[in-house]
Formats: sequence, structure tokens, C-alpha cells
Amino acid sequence: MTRYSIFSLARNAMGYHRSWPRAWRSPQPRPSYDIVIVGGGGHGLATAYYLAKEHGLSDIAVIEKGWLGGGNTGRNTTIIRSNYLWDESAHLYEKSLKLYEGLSQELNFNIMLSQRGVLNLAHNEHDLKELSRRVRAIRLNGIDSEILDPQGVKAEVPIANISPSLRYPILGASLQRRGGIARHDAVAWGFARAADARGVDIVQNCEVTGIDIADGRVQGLETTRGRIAARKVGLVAAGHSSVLAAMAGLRLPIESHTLQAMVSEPIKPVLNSVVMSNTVHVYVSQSDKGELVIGAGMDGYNSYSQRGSFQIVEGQMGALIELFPIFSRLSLLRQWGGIVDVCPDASPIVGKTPVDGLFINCGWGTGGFKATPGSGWVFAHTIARDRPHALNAPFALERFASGVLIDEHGAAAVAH
Ligand code: FAD
Ligand code: PYC
Repeated sequence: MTRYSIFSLARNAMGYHRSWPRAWRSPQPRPSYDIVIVGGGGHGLATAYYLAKEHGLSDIAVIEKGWLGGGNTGRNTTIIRSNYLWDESAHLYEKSLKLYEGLSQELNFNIMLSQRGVLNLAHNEHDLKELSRRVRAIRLNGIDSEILDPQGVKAEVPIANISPSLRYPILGASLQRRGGIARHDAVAWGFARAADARGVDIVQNCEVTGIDIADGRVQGLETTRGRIAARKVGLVAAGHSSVLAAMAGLRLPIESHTLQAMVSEPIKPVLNSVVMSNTVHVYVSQSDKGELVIGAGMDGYNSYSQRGSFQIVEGQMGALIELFPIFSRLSLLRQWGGIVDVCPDASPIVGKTPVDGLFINCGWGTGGFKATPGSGWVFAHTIARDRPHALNAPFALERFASGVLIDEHGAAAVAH
């Protein structure tokens, strides 16, 4: 790791960072690679990194139409956890959480992982029963999860009002203590820097406009910076998965929706865990800068718009103040939207396609940030070995023909 003295940091600041070394190269795309990954979000960059690190491959490019992390990676609310209901999902998300736990060391880059705990509040008897059932299933998979009574919630979230006479009383909560947050753009930058150091070409401002296929096998890509031949191609273009798949003649079982979020002005530390409420329909955490990070469900209609809208601000702020009246005089700083690709069972697709050499990783919907390292790890295995790892085998495209779905709408928390 490059070490900076306090003097060199000050010199760089005064010199407008002109002599600051670049964290990764900015190469021209070559006419041909062994493997091309489409999409420079966290999942695409993690895939490239693990292809190089775990499988010893180096003739790899990541092609990104905009800038690294400019898609959902840089737009999400940074919650990570592995408290999923079904065994298949629990194993995959837990693999990811374990990778997150060692990621700063692995990448030699501080991803600001903060395992401050994720709570899901129960406001009625049904919520309590549903959360208890879920917690038991999660624990059967060896994943930490517990039920709190109202006093337990108060101990974790001192600003919570646990009076039983509220309109939406807090009757308890589930808690995953190993859940929390990590800095989203640091995850993308850390993977980018580490992949670049292993020889991966990262090409920004390069949009894929076509996929060349001959005799049922992928041959390469048409891009805004010329044709790139490739023996294997991995599509990791959350928000535009269907658009990319259509270039290969594939129709995906995916709907694209806008998911919005917002942050408040920074305030002193007041909330030391992530709090989610399905019933009141809002979630909130406090960033290290002091801003409240607030979100809820996705827009009900399909859209490719990456912008926020006023009725969502009204709804989410109303819900937040219902839960925590002390936030009623906070100012909002900014609001945005990202496009989430959602499968009918709210689980991702990670695997092969009917086209030889063409692989797809998509459909993470509202919850793929937490999966970033795990998704990259299993997708790299799938591409390198031409077959899925046991962890992602259940998440194949074929499940929509076989009917073996993995319904995780409940685990998607407030987002669906
Ligand atoms: P992206 O980061 O979107 O990367 C895909 C990339 O593909 C983009 O950079 C895009 O520009 C590029 N691309 C698209 N088309 C092309 C093309 N033709 N050519 C080249 N490149 C192309 N998940 C959680 O786990 N926890 C959360 O708290 C959470 N909160 C969220 C809040 C919001 C508001 C949103 C929108 C999402 C949230 N998510 C959350 C979901 C999470 O952000 C995503 O599932 C995850 O970031 C997807 O990562 P990715 O790398 O696959 O996608
Ligand atoms: O998957 O935990 C999650 C999440 C929270 C908000 C959006 N997605």
C-alpha cells in the first residue's frame, strides 16, 4: 500500500491533487480479450477481480458505459445483511457477508464496514409471528439472528418510543448483529484498484451496443469505442439487464422499476443501527458523516428514470416521522433514484445463458449491494469453469421454466 505522510497529504491538498497517483489505469480498449465483463458496478468489478485472483486469468476487460459505480452501486443505501429465509439464499448471502468481513484487508482498501446491526420492527402480532418464524429458519442455517422484545429494541435504539399506546406500537424486532453498512463507492473503488493491479483493463465511457453471436456462440461486442472480440462475455448490467439480454436475442423474466432514497443534513450521532419497518414502510440509518439515509419501497410502475419524485419524499418522510418524531425538523439534502431489475421471485439470476460463452448476473432487485463480493465470487467461478458453483446453481435462468423458484419477497424488507 502507498503510504502518505501528513506532509504529502497536505501538499497534495494544496496542489489540487494534481500529483495524486491514479488508483487504476485508463486504457484504450484492445480489439480482443479472453473475457469481457459488461458493467462496471460492484458486481462486475468483483467478478473481474475474482477471475484474476481465484482463477489466475488476466486477459480480462470490464466495459462500463458511464463511470465506475455510477449505476446502483453508487445509489444504494449501503445495507448489508444475510438474514434470508430460504437455504439457497441464506448460503449465498452469508458467503457474501463473510467476504465483506475480510474485504478491507483483502483489497487493502477501507470499505468502512460497520456491523452495527440491522433491526426489522414488529408493529402487530402478525409481524411478530412472521419475524419469529424467519429468525428460527435463519438460525437453522447457522446465521446469527435474534428476536428482541420492546425493551431490547429500546436498548439498541434509544430514540425509539416503545409506548404500547402508539398508533403503530413497537412490539419487538428481529436483529442481525453482524448486519450493518459499508461505504458503497469504496467497495467499487477497492475492487477496481485490486482488479487493475492484477492486469484487468477497466474501460469507462464505453457503451455496449450489440452482441455478436455466430453458430450459437458469443464472438464479441459492438461498443461505442469499436468492436471487441471475446471468447467469453459476462453481462452484469443491473437496471439494463433486459436491454443487454435482448441484444443476444434473450427475453428475461425481469421488470425494471425505480427505487428512490434520500439523505438529510448531517446531525450528531443519534442512531447507531439500521432500523427497518415493513409496516410503517420506511428504513433509516445514520452515515458516518451524520446524515440520515432514508428509503422505502420501489415505484409501482416500470421506468428507466434515475430521478427522485415528490410523492415518494412525502410518503417516506411521513413514515419516518411517524416512527421517530424527533426528525420532524430535519432538512433533506438530496434525493435520487436507481433502476432495479426484479425477478418474479425477488431472487437473482446468476449463471449460463442458452448462448455458449455468454453468462448473466442480474435481477438482484432492491438488495444486491450486500451480495457484491459473493456475487462476483460465484460468477467468476461460473465463467472460469463454464459451470455454476454449488452456491449459485439454484439461481439459474432455467428455474423460470422448471418452476423451482426461490421466493424472497419477505427478505427484501421494505423494498417490495
Ligand atoms: P450497477 O452498479 O448498477 O452496475 C451496472 C453497470 O452496468 C452500471 O454502472 C451501468 O452503467 C452499466 N451498464 C448498463 N448498460 C450498459 C451497457 N450497454 N454498456 C456498458 N455498461 C452498461 N442493496 C442492498 O443490498 N442494500 C441496500 O441498502 C440497497 N439499497 C438500495 C437503494 C437504492 C435507492 C437502490 C437503487 C438500490 C439499492 N440496493 C440495495 C440494490 C443495489 O444497489 C443493487 O442490487 C446493486 O448495487 C447492483 O450492483 P451491480 O454492480 O449489479 O449494478
Ligand atoms: O436489501 O437490505 C436491503 C435493502 C434495504 C433497502 C434497500 N434494500
